[in-house]
Amino acid sequence: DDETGFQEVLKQSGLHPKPAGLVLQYGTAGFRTNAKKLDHIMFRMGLLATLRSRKTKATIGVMVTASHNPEEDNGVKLIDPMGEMVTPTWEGYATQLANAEQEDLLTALKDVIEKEAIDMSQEADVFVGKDTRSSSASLSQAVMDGVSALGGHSKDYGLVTTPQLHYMVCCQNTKGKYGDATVEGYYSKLYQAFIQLTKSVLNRTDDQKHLSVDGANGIGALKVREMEAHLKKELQISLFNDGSKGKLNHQCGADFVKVQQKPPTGVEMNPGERCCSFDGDADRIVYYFIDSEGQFHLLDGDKIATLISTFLKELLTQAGVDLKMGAVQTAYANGSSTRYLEDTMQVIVRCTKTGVKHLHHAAQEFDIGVYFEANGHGTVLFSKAAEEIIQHLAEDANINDERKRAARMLQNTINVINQTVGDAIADMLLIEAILAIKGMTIQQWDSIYSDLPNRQLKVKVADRRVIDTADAERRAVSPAGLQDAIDSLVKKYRKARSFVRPSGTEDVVRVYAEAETQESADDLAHKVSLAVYRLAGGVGGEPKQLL
Ligand code: NG1
Ligand code: ZN
Repeated sequence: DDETGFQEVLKQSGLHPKPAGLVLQYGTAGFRTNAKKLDHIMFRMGLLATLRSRKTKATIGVMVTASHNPEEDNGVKLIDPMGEMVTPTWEGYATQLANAEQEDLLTALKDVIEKEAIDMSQEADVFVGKDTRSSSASLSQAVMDGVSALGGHSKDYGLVTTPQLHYMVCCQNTKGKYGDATVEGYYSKLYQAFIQLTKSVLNRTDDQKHLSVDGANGIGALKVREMEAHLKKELQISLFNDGSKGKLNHQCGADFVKVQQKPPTGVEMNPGERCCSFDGDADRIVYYFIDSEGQFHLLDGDKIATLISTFLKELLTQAGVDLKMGAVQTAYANGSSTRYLEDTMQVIVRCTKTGVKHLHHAAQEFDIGVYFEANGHGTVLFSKAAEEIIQHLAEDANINDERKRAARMLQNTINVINQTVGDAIADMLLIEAILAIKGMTIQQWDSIYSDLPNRQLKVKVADRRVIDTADAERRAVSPAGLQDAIDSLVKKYRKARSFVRPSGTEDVVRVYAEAETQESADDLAHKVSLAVYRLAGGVGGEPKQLL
């Protein structure tokens, strides 16, 4: 009965004790901190996932990863039945459970059971996955201990990318409609769609089929290797930072390349060659190349969103279907990309708070919603109705060849993309297919619009929660005087924009600035950092001028 069950929880939780006084929040992407502080969190997330499974009568996912953070960190995110991020109320429960002192754990657990009226006799199923961090093995075991302590069943997928686990959860809960809930099923769905998309492109040279991939020394590298065999030379990958020697995310990976605006170490780059970087759990991707003068060019999430939106819009026109397409960005989107999407492409653009769940939610408002964070996390969502219209058209015997070809391409786009979450591997295949179909080089893609020079900085403060924001994080409403200070600084530069927000994954305040020149963007970012430091309780030395 229930009480015996709870005795087991009590006993097991003693093996995963919480350090007294430690307080952690379920942030932008779950819990994330130094791996040494996470054992009790993992056990408790196993408990919570089991309750969530009973509540939804569906399989829930738990992914052990700290994405782009350093190797020493780890983290955990919960995945809801359709493969989406867990709902906000349950994020709250996660925080409550995580922070209950050892002796209060049962009370906190029973509180959730009561509030959600959970039937404890219901079956519970939890899928567990992990990244390549050295701490991930024991931490994912702690998750499974939590699941079994509450009488749930766990299935261990072992080493998988974050998007692969999202895919598994969705496949399982749709009874195979989304695909087979196996790694093999994932590869076969994606590569078949990719081969279908590219098969009509004639005379692709080996140069055009070649792509250099920076695996960030993480799970993405392992999975690209596994996938490669399926691609039948239609995509020829040179894999760098495959984890055989380098350290995870160290001087490499999508976050490094995006924030530092420079190439990763360990990748051989020749002028004009396409390169891309994954992050530590392969849910982000950015592209880049060096030109003949040795200049580095970054094609980030905004450029990816533009490329995909252009492609889809053309296909919709060719197929002769009227579906409402929109793009979703955050405040970090480069101003040039927003202008291009709205003014030139006539696409509706929405801006949400940082964090995939916000973008995902906003994208669901459209028939076709393209969402990308500037850092390269993103995907495309198709409404059920849109999918049906497209499928119907692709099978319609009475339409001309041009319309049919476009409808089939839309169908294969639906199959290649991972609609559950941003997915570096799926996004890479779609981008490669689009470039092949359009016969476009990376330079041509890059020249669709020019990014405004920009700079991202971090400021350490005593308590980053003193900063409150509004208007999709574009304005700071507290502390008093900060927004006024930012406004008067921004006025001094041409085409300038700047905002600040507390990070949800690191103990810092993030500062973003863009302006007409790199000097101005750097200068503005520095001055805004000083304002944050002075008005929001900066700690350590004053932010220094960038060199
Ligand atoms: P925070 O630390 O809240 O800025 C970062 C990214 C998010 C998101 C999460 C999860 C930036 C500026 N922020 O969040 O976009 O990807 O990590 O990985 O890139
Ligand atoms: Zn990630």
